[in-house]
Amino acid sequence: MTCPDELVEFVQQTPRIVIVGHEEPDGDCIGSQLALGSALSRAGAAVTQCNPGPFERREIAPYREQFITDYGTVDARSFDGVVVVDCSSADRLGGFAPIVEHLPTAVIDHHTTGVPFGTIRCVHPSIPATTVLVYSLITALGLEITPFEARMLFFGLSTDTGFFRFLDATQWESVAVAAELMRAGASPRATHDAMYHNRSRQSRVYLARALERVDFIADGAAALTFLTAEDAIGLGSDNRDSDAIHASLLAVEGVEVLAVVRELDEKRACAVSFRATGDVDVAAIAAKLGGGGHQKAAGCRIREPLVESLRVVRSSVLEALRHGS
Ligand SMILES: [Mn+2]
Repeated sequence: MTCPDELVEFVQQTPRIVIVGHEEPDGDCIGSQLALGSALSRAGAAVTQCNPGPFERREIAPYREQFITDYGTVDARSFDGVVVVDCSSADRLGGFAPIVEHLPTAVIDHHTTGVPFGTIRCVHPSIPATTVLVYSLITALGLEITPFEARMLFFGLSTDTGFFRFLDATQWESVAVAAELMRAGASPRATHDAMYHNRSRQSRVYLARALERVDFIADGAAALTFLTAEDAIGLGSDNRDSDAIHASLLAVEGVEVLAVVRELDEKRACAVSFRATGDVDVAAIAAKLGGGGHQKAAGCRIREPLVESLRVVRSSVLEALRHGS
């Protein structure tokens, strides 16, 4: 995969660069930001890292201190340009959304949904992780990948591919990139353990609750479960292990679609994550509900209490299965 020349020229000709990622960042977002920031600094740019957070996911918490999270503390005039990574719509930049209105903006992303923005766009929905695109940019700049950058890029690739489980044979190029990252110092074992091990005991209670509440609908083609605000208060939201919940329920025979509805603290809204194993496009389901994502992994927010949110999600999933998308 090649990196567009205009993107290479943009980062080379922008002395003061601010890198911004999406709200509620994941490993792909954080890995992309930190690897790109490291490389651009080595290339001579002054780099500022911004992300609105929150840094809830356990595996990204160690990187929290490396980001400015409050837009009120930055002045767009102190930058010459912005690079937005892993973000398909400016509104997913949270408080940093206005920054792209004030500065020349390059977007590096791989989402299938969203509202296009930015002056230079390197957006490839067929590429499984934004870090693969960042890798191609760093190499296009003529730089060797450092061990830190390799670890960050491998972290992002592992995150968005479910540690390569979501890839099909056509996506072999991303595994070739993984091999190059290992050559540069990334360890699959260390990455895996940092992402999936050392889970708290409470995280297994969370998992148990999600499993015991599951409802199989559409003759077992879909699984629907939920977590309450009390779960988060009693067990600690940082103990939620969404990957384990997704993996456990997608493993059930016949299940093609999974929806996990999570009641938010104020009890007037819910966050929904969708996953798919087959051909159902959960990004389309999420987009109809105001969210977005990828064909096999997507999410949205519903501004309704838990019971009503569950009803909305149930009917959306049933409709998608009826219509084959
Ligand atoms: Mn991503």
